[in-house]
Amino acid sequence: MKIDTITIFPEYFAPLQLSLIGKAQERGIVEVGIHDLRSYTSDNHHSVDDTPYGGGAGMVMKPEIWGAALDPLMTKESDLIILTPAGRKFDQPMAHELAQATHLVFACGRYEGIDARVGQHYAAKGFRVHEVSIGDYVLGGGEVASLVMIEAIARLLPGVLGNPESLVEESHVQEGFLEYPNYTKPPTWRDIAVPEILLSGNHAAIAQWRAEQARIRASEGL
Ligand code: JET
Repeated sequence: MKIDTITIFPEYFAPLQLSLIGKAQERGIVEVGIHDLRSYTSDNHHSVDDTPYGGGAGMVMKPEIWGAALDPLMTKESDLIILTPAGRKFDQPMAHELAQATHLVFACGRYEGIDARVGQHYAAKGFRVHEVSIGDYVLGGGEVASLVMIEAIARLLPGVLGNPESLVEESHVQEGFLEYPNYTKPPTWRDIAVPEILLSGNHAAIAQWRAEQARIRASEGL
């Protein structure tokens, strides 16, 4: 999978060289390209924003700059993802859908957002455009939201996780389950004992207990 991000703060994406995604890049499973939006400006001040039509507070990101950055990246294989609090909520099923893609392009807006014609234009040209929110709160820009999505998607790609069994068990998440509580040694820590059933060696009983714990967590919304 190829992943491109467009941002005025390329340094935000330094964590992609670490851990899971860093390894996946070394293994050639994902290739990440970080593009500085400001390098597509042609004026002396390298302006990426301007005042909003209709008035109001803040600044809006200029469509020509976004066009210049996106045109050379977008192909028939590309899915354009625009991070916005107004988008469709990102969840595990969407992560699985996007993990099937060949090329993801993340547009990271700042200020009051990107001129609305940018998404409209690429959708009208027949590109797959997704306006996506990672949750109901407002961030300073789309960079951190992109990192969240990239991490959730990349770990689903074949060969990224060392142990694919943890993905098989986790598929329950898509059926609306949340995980059961996990324990490791020591058997008692600060007067809290590990539930005895987990030390019993009774695998059927353990599976049943875990399913019940997961149900309780889901119903409590924990
Ligand atoms: C966000 C994503 O805050 C979030 O996204 C970043 C952001 C911040 C400010 C403006 C902006 O513009 C979006 C845009 O859409 C066309 O231009 C995006 C919160 N939850 N998920």
